[in-house]
Amino acid sequence: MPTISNASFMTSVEQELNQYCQERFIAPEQLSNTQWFQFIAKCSQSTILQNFPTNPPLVNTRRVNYLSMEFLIGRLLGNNLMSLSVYQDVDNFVAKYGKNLVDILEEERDPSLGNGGLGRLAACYLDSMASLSQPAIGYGLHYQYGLFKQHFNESGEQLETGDSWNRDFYLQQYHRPDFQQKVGFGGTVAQITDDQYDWQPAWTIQGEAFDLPVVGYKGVQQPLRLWQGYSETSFDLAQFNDGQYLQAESHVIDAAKLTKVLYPNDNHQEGKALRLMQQYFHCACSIADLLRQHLAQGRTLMELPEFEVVQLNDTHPALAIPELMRILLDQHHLSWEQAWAISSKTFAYTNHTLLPEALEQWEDGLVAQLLPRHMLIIERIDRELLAKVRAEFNDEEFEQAWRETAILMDHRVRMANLCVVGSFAVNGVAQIHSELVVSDLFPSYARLFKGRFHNVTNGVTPRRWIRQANPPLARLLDNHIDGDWTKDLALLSQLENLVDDPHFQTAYQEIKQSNKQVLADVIEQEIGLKVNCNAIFDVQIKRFHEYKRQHLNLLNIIATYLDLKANPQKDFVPRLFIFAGKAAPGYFMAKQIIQAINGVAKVINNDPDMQGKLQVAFLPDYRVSLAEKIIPAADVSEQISLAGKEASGTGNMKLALNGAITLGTLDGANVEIAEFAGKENVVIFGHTVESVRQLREQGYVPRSYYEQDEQLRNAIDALANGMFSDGDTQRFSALVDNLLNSDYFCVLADFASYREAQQEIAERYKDQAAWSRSAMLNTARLGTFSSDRSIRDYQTRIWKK
Ligand code: Z15
Repeated sequence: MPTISNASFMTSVEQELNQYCQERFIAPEQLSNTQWFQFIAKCSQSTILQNFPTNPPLVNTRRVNYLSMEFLIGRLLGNNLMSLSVYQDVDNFVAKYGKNLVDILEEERDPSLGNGGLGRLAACYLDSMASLSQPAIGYGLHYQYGLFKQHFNESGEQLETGDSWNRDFYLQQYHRPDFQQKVGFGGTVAQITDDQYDWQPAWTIQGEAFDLPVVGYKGVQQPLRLWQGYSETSFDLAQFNDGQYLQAESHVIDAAKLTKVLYPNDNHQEGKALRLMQQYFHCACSIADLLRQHLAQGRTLMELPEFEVVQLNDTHPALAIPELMRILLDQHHLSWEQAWAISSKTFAYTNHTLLPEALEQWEDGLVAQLLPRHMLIIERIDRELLAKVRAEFNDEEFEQAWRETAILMDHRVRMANLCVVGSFAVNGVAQIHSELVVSDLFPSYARLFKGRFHNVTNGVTPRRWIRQANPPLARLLDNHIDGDWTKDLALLSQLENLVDDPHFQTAYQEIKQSNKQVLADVIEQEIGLKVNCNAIFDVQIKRFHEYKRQHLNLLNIIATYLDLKANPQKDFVPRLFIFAGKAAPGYFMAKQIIQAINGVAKVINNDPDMQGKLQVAFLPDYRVSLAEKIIPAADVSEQISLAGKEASGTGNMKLALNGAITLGTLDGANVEIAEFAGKENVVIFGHTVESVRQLREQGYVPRSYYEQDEQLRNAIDALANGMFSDGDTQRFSALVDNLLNSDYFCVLADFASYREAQQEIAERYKDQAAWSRSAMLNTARLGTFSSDRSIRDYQTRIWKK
């Protein structure tokens, strides 16, 4: 627990304010929001550094080294003030000078060091580990440019600009020059003994460590350590392009380019050499740093797995496995068996996707060229695996089993395979996903490595996603729950007894309504649209990807619009559809979908017949701070991915906890949300994993749905005939063709069922009492989706000694 009291914190704030103002020859009343932000950031950071404990003791657990290429941490100051328990005091303090803390906190720029769910999950886990005093360090990269900023042009296309987050990021990052590393690339290897080689890299890059303190809620502070590449000599990156990498060896890398930019793909591998270099750089710096700390405490290498665990966030840090092996073999002269005994008990791997295009595979030639020693190690791991597979499977089974389990196949290095073989535990991120990992992705591994496969369902931090994002709901919970729900979200179950209490109902409803009003103001500010606050706020906020099916949502909107135009007198529950999300800059179909939504929004929002009935708001530049504004105001949470494709989802949890009704397929964590909330408090539709399988077996013909369903046909035709593209009949032709002729994600097959589900939503919303009862039960019953619970699951199932 922090040793500082609120009173002494506020006294020091007052003193420092005098100094801050004197330095600037200015009165506190004249400080701008920016200055207030800088000032408060400075106070809280020095307080945190001086007063928050570090290095919690290892009690029945190992220290967690969370390796992730992405940490989507969001704004830090408000979160830190909350963790220090001084948020309210600071709010009162600035009020004396006519300021509002919420406005001041708006000055902070989001550090967007991640793409989507995977990076945000890493951030929630750091928060939970610091709050639970689980010893941990996050290892990532200090990208100069985070995820691009998104804009829309006149015709609704996505444009991207760079996010130089660090230039006006006022919070301090602590440069740790003494933790600097050197990372080698390319070069040659010479064999010394059976197990030991001498690698002479062709060039090296220096890694510099920058620490961001992660402050747990009434907990400890632990570092998020981000590595940045530093230049010693220059390198012509243009010559390091794909295909040319074989000649690139003789060049020296411009290290400044190495960590320049986060690759903007979510759930998709691009396969660029520079990305592989980033991955190795990340692993090499992190493994060296963790070994330094381990050995500095007087511990032996053999003891490593007793004290340290490395959690691999997807396969992006998979090279940490051969890197640890290399150090143990070549630098510490351990035998292969000794090194493997250590390494294979140190790593645990979290799988986040089944999508083939997201499963990383690297050309073996590229890996051999860039990392010749690691390639030898991977080949040896693969050889030893082959012996195991031969022993376990009979002659008939062997070929199939090897196709599935081999690390090296068809001139590719399959990183997920490397992770499964090199880890002591593998987990999926939701129950259904973990089952599919075993049954569809790795059945032979499951037979080979019994007990290695686990589930840990994802979670979200209630500090950011309830207390910080939704202060009025937090206050209501504070007033009605015994104990601190912020630290123990299972306590939300106490609300079960209140859902029939009219006072509580009214309070809960009023909170939602006032949050909707707040969001309405944001929408007007951002895109100039005045919205009807009595409409259903129907929200789909996430990366754009065909499997997430924003176009299914869109087709329903179009069908609804056409229906309302044809039947203007129809009884209709007003609806505001809210979208936010980015598409990878190279993902053509996702960008088409974005443009189509913008096109439809323009027509509907400008149609006088629709005023206050049907509206579409597409908010640009989705990011953590925008999510914090949308989520508390949502009535409906769209979770409509094709069954079997969304590993878990975490936005679904944030929305449901904040009282939005899930409209979803039986995919990812939706399945568990439905179980916990109760089937009657969600709306489920669409094909299941099993029925999608059958659909494909029969031979899926999307055009037959188009031919048989008039509403669907009219909606698609409207897209095709230029109704939403100023008469341009070509603009959406790729999207239309794709839907009619391939539709891999079965949008047309789920259209009818989705439309019915949407009608059910409208019906249910008419009964406001029943609706908010469902919403309240979602809040009451979903405490299990706290990332604290996830971390406890990791502790008991995976990190245990
Ligand atoms: C990503 O954001 C996710 C998986 C990936 O393999 C990559 Cl590369 C990025 C997401 C999943 O799509 C989502 O379902 C899950 O909730 C999230 O990771 C966290 O596990």
